[in-house]
Amino acid sequence: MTAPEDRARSAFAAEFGAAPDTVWTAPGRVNLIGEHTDYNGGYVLPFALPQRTAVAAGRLDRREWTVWSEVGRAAPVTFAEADLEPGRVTGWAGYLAAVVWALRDTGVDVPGARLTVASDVPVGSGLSSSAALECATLGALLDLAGSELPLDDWPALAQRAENVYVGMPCGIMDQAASSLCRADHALFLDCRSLETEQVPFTIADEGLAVLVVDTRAPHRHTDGEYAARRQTCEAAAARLGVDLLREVADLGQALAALAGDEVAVRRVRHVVTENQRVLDTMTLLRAGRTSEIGPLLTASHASLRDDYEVTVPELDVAVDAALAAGALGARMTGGGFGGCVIALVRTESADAVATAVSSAFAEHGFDVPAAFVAAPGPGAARA
Ligand code: GAF
Repeated sequence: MTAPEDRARSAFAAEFGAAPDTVWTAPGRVNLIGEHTDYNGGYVLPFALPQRTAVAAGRLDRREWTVWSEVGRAAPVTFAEADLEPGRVTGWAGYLAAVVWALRDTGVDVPGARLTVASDVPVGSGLSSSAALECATLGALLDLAGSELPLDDWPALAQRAENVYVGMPCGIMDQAASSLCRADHALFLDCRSLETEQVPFTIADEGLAVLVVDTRAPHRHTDGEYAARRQTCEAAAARLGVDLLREVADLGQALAALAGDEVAVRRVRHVVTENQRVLDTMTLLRAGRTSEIGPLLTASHASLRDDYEVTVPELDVAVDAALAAGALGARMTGGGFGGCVIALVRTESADAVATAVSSAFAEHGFDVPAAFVAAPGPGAARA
């Protein structure tokens, strides 16, 4: 299959009879550890997938945007300035409208444009296809506007596009991963200060691999449940007298203060312990002890299953099967309620672990999962 940037270019020529002025690509991501911590001001540790989304763009001399995507191969969607009210454009085209809106809202004079989208990032699998689309669109539109926006400012702008225009109350992790990640590195991000550290993650050299298993479980109640988790955390933080759960200094004291509210107790316990697991993972990675992070990944999954309650049977079965087949650690990655699992495996056992998960899925009558080994790729870039 040709690269998404080539497909986006060809589609542009086919749809609009011209060559695009610019093409950008941006990756999907997996998160190694640090789940549901970003909107609590905590720590995350994602890396960019090799799979990318490409956006080819050409300037128009009127304030109108026509967008086409190979995903779904539907007819092009056109929106005008009047449609840049948050929520007006929905579906996949809404993510492009959201970025036009967010850029204009910060004072960037975005010209009218035609855009084509091609993507290798699986959609709806929790691998951040939305952030990849937002970041590739952002790069392309900045070029058309002749504007520069420091890369460090991309995550907040793309997150705002998604929060306000699309209406999804996500944190900043996915947009940060898609714009700031570097090849062969994981991105350690403090979601309160937005400070970053690029952590070398060349695990193939250590005989290790990250196996990504897409459970293909249909997403269940994703948006409502995600918003509910976020709300519970914010309410608990207010009761504990902190701005963000990240600031909880004494977990025992916090849980005592929330006694009687079992749900809040569980959610807070997950967030606080998960932040610590990210820090512990970083300590091991900085010391070159990657093969020892497995138990932290597995503990993260247990916490997401039991305390945060965002797993589904497919995710739990995939993790259990991967561990039984010799994975060093395994966990769901992303928002949950379906989506993907990652397993840290010895390179030579990647196939056996993938096969074990497939067999377990067959036994449970689940859909056939898809698996691939992911090496950390680069963030958003002009193609
Ligand atoms: C989704 C969100 F978009 C992220 O911001 C993050 O909260 C994640 O779920 C859970 O860690 O991917």
